[in-house]
Amino acid sequence: MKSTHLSKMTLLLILLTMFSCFNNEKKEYASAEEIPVNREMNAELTSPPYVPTPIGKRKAKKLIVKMEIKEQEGEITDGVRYVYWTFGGSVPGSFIRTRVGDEVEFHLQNHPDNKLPHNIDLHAVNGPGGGAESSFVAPGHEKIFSFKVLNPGLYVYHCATAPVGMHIANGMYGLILVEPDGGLPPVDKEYYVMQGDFYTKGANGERGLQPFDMQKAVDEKADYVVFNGNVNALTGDNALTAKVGETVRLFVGNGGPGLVSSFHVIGEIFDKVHVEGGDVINENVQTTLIPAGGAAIVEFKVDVPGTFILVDHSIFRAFNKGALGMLKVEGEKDKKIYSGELMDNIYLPEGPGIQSMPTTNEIKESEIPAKSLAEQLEFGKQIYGQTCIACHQAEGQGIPNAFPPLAKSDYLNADVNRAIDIVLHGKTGEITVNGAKYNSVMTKQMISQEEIANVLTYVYNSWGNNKTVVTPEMVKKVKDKK
Ligand code: HEC
Ligand SMILES: [Cu+2]
Repeated sequence: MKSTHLSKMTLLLILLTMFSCFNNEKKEYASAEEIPVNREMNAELTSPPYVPTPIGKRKAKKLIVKMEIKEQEGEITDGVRYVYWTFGGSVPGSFIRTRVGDEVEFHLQNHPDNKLPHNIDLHAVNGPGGGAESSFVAPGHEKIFSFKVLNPGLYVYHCATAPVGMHIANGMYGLILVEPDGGLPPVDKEYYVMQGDFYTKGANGERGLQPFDMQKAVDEKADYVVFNGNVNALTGDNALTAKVGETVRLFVGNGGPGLVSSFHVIGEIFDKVHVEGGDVINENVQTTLIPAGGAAIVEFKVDVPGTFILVDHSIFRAFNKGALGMLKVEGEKDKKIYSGELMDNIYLPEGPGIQSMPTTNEIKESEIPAKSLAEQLEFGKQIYGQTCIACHQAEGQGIPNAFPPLAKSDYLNADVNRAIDIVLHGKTGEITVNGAKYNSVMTKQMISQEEIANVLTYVYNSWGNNKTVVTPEMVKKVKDKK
């Protein structure tokens, strides 16, 4: 008796489910405009590098987006301050995740402490100015407008208040994702990365609060090109993470205002690229072009552990202006996919085979030894300009996370014999210089003992170091010890 009652209930449930399926899920709409919305919800907004929960099977809804504009001071790199203008308190601005058929009710709020009016142009909008005309808002005010989400894809949004370039240059851009009906295929990790170029009164690395430089921006001579608003946003402890075997999806945008990005991940191949953020999927891509005001979705499975470097492959931007991020992958090694180093030999194309590392004995001593400190400094400066400068930079300032500084280096000044040893034999392994950790490789420098004495004397007598004078005899002593 009880069981028949239950099975009737089950039957009813099944029928109800089928009915609702026919009514909603199975229904194909002639166009996105016809997709009805039922119920409203507040949009989940996230700051980079995170993205909101995937849409999955969620039906189209009225989606309330509340975005607050804040003008706030931040750090573009160590010691360099900048006043960013932000959507939601981050650069790039909060990530918005919608689906085709949603009706977005957009609330643009300009914080009362702000100094300027702003607005928003969303590339996902079909309408004049992408919303800019309806959203121009003064400090202490809120503007509301709504739009139907019609086209799937990954879209840039940005401020479009005059001077437009300046508002964008100060960080006023972000991404809005429109998922197709049924959502994007699930992956293991999703992240939000957006490139931008910055123009400061001072040169790259000049400390203090740096104002925006309009002329450099007009000339497109960027001092910084960065991912997620500052040089350190995706490096060291801020690196993105994944595990071996996982599929990673990056939503990559380019706010500009001036530069196009050649987006590349060193040591990975994109299995899939949603070209320009649209429907076309390209496969097996090394570098994808992301226009200013454009985006792309890239996906790849990580096969082996290690640190994979995100760069703009216009490579000086990566190593000299900040367009460098990291993805740290943990897990088991797979020697079939990547062996690691098998042998370290010097290859000289003119020889019949692989030759071994030349020893320092083969390095010619220079013909004219320096006769005075002034000469040592002069010769040393030349050597520095020919070899060390490539990594330690013109003023000995180094490059954060890659090459330690020689200027005011506590490590250098603490021990002259150790410094000589490093130039003689090279250096690997973790060291701490002025409180920052480096774990990289300095190759052995192919210069004579005389030249080592000169270059180190030059370094010790420059950039606030302790003025040690290094003689060829001191170098010889360190060398003979080994
Ligand atoms: C190819 C890049 C490269 C070149 C060229 C190079 N270095 Fe280095 N140097 C490094 C790296 C990387 C380290 C840190 C090594 C580590 O992490 O163990 C380093 C460390 C040092 C250190 C110790 C750390 C510090 O900051 O005080 C000294 C001193 C030094 N280098 C001097 C020199 C001098 C002098 C020259 C030129 C003759 C030179 N280097 C050329 C990459 C380089
Ligand atoms: Cu603005």
